[in-house]
Amino acid sequence: MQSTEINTNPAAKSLALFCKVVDNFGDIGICWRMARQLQQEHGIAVTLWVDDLRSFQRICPQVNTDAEVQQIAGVAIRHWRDQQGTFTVAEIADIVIEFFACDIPPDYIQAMAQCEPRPVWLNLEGLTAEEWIEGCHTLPSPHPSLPLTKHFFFPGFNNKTGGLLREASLDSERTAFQSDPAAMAAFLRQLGLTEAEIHATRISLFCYPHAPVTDLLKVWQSADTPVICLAPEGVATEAIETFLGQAAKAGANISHDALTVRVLPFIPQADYDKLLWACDINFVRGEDSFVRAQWANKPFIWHIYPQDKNLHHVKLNAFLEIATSVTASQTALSHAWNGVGNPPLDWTDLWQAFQADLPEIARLSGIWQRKMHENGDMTGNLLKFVNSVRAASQKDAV
Ligand code: TRH
Repeated sequence: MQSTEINTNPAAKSLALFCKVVDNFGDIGICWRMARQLQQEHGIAVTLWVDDLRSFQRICPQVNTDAEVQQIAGVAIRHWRDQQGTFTVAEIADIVIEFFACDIPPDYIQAMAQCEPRPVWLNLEGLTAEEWIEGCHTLPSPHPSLPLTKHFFFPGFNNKTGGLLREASLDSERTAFQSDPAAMAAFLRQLGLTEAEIHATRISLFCYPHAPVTDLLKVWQSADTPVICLAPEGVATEAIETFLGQAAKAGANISHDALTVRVLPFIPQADYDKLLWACDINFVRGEDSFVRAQWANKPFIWHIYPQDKNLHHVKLNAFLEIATSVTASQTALSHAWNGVGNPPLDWTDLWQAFQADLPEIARLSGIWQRKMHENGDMTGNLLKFVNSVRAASQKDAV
């Protein structure tokens, strides 16, 4: 029997995501990941507006930095360069997301106000484990003069927040990769690792330039067993070059005692997960690699993005306190790595205590991951919220 009911509230079909690259790769890294997931898993027609195609190209080599419009992995990519007076109602997406409160073009907002129904407008905020975000997640913010409401959307670590970005197939892909030593070795070989390096303790290094890298390199140098430190090109360049005694170009490597440092080519984002999955310990930073390290199921140390007045220390501690996967030794090393407090530091002791806890940290990581899965994934949560806003606004209109 055919239903006579008319679907007056069809799900949103198109989405515009506006990304201003403030610095580094996290802004575009998060937006690109989310754009692909929205398209591939939810069939949404996504337009990703990005102002810096060069940074985008570093994580996605297919990007043509001269193209105004291009299509990659099913996502329409538009070079955002303050286009004025060009937006018509027909071009406005069902969902409009501004990433990190970037100001979307005024003309676009004007056109949004003329749409019927109005698009759902979200400001996607940065990730923090601080409790205050629970009170702000999904809060509405009416436009001062136009009939539009923007809502805040916060990623986070519990079900009072939007959850974390995670693709549906990620867990099965990771498990398949990690249980296939031949695939893992082939991947590492492709990055230039020798057989000896593949069998050493593998540590990936991604941090900001101020990290005390030299202190840890010294500790690894006097390890009892071989250690390989893998640093993508452009990461901790000064410390890496001092150790290498040469330019930190992809392929450069040198061994001193137990430690080999190898510079990797900067890896396309789609493969960066594999590096995290293939290493025994990962040093990550910012937001996106920090989340990916949690999905890798491997012990990690987070270098948090620095903020004025050491605000980032508050954020770091908020995470270390809620993350049930974190041991005391991991907290101590994280504090030292991020310059929290000013105690005299014995890096050998810090590292050895962390190393002794690695099996326990790996066990706890699995539990933490399952706990995070219970919150759903951020993209799915965001679409559920969007549809609830659409349903509510339709009810108001009746
Ligand atoms: O690059 P990040 O430091 O980015 C950010 C920005 O600084 C941003 O302004 C700030 O708001 C945020 O941190 C907190 O670190 P992040 O977030 O880990 O992003 C790095 C991206 O680069 C991530 O998507 C993984 C990707 N990547 C690769 O694709 N290949 C690589 O070889 C490496 C090392 C990273």
